[in-house]
Amino acid sequence: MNILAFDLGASSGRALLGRLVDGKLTVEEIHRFPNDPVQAGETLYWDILRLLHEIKQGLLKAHQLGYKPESMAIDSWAVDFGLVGPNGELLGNPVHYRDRRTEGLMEEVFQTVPQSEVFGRTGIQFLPFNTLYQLFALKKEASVSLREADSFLMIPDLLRYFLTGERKNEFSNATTTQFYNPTKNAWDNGLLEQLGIPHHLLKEIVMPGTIVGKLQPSVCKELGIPSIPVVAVAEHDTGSAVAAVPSVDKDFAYLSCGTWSLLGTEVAEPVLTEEALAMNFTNEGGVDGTYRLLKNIMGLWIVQECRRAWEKTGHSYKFEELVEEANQAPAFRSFIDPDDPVFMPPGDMPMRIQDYCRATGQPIPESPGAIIRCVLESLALKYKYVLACTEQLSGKSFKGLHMVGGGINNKLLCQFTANALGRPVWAGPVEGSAIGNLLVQYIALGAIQNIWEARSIVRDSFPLDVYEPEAAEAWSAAYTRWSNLLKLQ
Ligand code: LRH
Repeated sequence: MNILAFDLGASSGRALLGRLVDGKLTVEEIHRFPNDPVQAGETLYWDILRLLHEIKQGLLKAHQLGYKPESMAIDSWAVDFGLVGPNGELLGNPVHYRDRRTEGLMEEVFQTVPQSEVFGRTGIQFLPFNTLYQLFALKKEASVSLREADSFLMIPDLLRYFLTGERKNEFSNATTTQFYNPTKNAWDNGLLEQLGIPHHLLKEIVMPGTIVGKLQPSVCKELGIPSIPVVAVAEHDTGSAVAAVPSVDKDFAYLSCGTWSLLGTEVAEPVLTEEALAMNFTNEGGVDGTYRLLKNIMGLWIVQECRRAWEKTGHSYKFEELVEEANQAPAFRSFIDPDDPVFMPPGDMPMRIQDYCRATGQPIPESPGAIIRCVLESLALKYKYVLACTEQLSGKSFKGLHMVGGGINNKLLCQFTANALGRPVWAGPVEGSAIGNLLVQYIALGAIQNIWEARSIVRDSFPLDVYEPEAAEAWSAAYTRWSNLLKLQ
C-alpha cells in the first residue's frame, strides 16, 4: 500500500512515499524543498503559499512517477498558525515563532493568570513563542485579522484546509498552543477569556489517525490527479517522530534531534506537578492519547545559524566539514548553556557564543571547529541533565537513549551524547517525523493495528546505529564543570 507523507521542518520540507509490504516499510524521498522564512519590514514570516506549492509539487511528482498513493498527511513544527476569514480567505501570512513580537509577553500574561495556573491548566512548558503569547500579541495590537477571523488553524491544519476545504484542529498540535486543557480534554476557553482573546475561532479537535477529508476538486483539476483521503496524523512533527521510535520497552527515552532537540519520555497521563513546572517540562499530546513529557533544548539551530553567519562573510561550510573540524578541535575548552535566551533569535551566532564565553571567563573559541565543538559538547551535556530530570519526573530509569531525526547524521553529536550519558545511544530512523506520519496513516487506513505494531515495523525496516559510551571520566569531569557554570544545584 503506497501513501505519501509531507514533513515540514523549520529549514526544509520533504515528501516521502511509503510502501508497506509484508510488514516491512520502505520509503522513497520524492521531493525536497527549502523552507526559507521571509523578513518583511519588522516581521519574520513563513512563506506559507510556497509551502502549499511544494506540497502540490510532491503530489504531482508522485503521480508522474506512476505511484498511486492511497492517502496523504502533513506534519510540521508546532505553535504557529494562520487565521482564516468568514469567506474562507487567509488573513495575513503566518508569522514565524522566532519573530520578536512575543518578547516580554509571557511575564505580562502572568500578571493576569499566574504562571502556575497556566501550567496547571495546560501542562505546557514556558517558551516565549507559544501560541498563547502570539495571540496575546495580536490582541494587544488590536489586530484586524484577529478581530475578523473565523477560524484559527495551525500550519498543517491550514495546509490541509487549502487541500480539502475542511477546517479542523488536530490534537497533537493543539496541545502545543498552551490553551488546550488535557484534564478536560478540550480547548481552555476560560484561559483565553481571562486574557481577552476570542475563542470562537477554535475548531473541533480531531485525533491523530482521523481521515479528515479528501483532495478537493480544484486541487485535483489543477494537478490532473485523482482525489485521495487526507489524514490528520500527529501533525506536530515531534509527535510523529516519537511515534516512529523503534523501542521494544514501553518505558523509553527519546531525543528527537533536528533544528530543536526534544528530549523526554512517553507517558499515559500529563505530569502536572510543581516539580515539572519548576523544571519547565512540557506535556504534549501524541498518538493513542499518550503524552510526551519532554523538554525543548535549543539543538542544532545554533550550528545552523553559525553556518549561516559564516556564509554571509563568504565562507560556506558543509555541515560535514564543520563536524570534522569540530572533531579535530581540542576537547572541553569552553561550554555554553544552549538554552540561554541569547541563542533563540536568528543572528550572528558565532559572536554570541564568543560573548558568552568571554562573559563567563572561559577561553574564547576562535575557529569554526572550536566554536562548533563547544556547541556540540554543550548540547551533549545538556542532554545528560535533561535525561536525569526526565527520570526524576517520570520515576522511570532508562538503559539508553533513542535518537531520531536529521540530527543523527551528525555522528560526532551521537557519540558525544553516548559519552556524556555514559549509556548507549540507539540512532535511527533519520526520517523519524515522516516515518511516524506514514505509520499513523497506515493505522488510519487499518493496515497497522496500533502504535506498538508500528514501532516493531520500524525496527524490522530500518537499521539502528549503536553508539557505546567512551571516555567516561573525562566526560564526567566535563559535566561537573558545565553544571557549575550553569549553577545547577
Ligand atoms: C520541532 C518543534 C518543537 C517545537 C518547535 C516550535 O520542529 O515542533 O517540538 O517546540 O518546533
